[in-house]
Amino acid sequence: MTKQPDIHLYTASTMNGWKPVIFLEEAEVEYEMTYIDFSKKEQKSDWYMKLNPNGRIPTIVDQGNNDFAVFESGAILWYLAEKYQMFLPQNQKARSQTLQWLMFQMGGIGPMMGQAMYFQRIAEPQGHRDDFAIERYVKESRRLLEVLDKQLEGKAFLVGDEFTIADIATYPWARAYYWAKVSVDGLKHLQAWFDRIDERPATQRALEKPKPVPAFFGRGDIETTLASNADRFKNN
Ligand SMILES: N[C@@H](CCC(=O)N[C@@H](CS)C(=O)NCC(=O)O)C(=O)O
Repeated sequence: MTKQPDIHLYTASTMNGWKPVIFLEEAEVEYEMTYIDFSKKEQKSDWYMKLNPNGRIPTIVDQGNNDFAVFESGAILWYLAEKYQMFLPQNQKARSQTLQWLMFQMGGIGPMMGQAMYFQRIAEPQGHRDDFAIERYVKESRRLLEVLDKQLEGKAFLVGDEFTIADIATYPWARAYYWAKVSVDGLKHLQAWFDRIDERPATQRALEKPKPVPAFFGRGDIETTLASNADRFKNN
């Protein structure tokens, strides 16, 4: 009989939702996945909110550790890195640097680009255009991408030559600059890092799960994604 995989992941195809999928695909470990359907508000259901008090995705349950539940995508990556001893350097300084860039993503890139996306891709199509908010979030996102660009000068990845959970957390957000309408013009180190991760088969496989959303990356049927995305936020 095959052993039940340890990790059960609850997620959807979003920038935060992809982070643990990228980790698990890159680590080549077995896992189970449940798709959380926002259109049915599954993320707010009683059973799910027992696992994730914030009612958002992603969440993991470690079935190999008495069904221990972890929410917050940064904490999930950190937990998985410690469990599998992967993508988090052992060296104390490199480890701290990895966590610094992970926090930079969680506190900066994610929230700012998320708001840039919200105001342009969700609020505006519903008739709420707010130029002040758009300018603030697009400008701040660009500034943060410039910080990343500088950090990546002369390095393959955010913390040197090693691919870490900082790269895993940052890539789906920064790579979705098209959806946030933030320019990456002139950011050549950032663009080279995109190219490097675009070529990682495991990461690209992860972006197909639970389903691909090529529009976030400027490809495919943009209009359909716009409509379904806006629909999802209608009653929020
Ligand atoms: N800080 C949280 C943010 C999670 C989050 O915002 N998830 C979004 C998708 S990217 C979500 O579940 N949205 C559905 C909702 O707000 O109801 C994390 O990193 O895990």
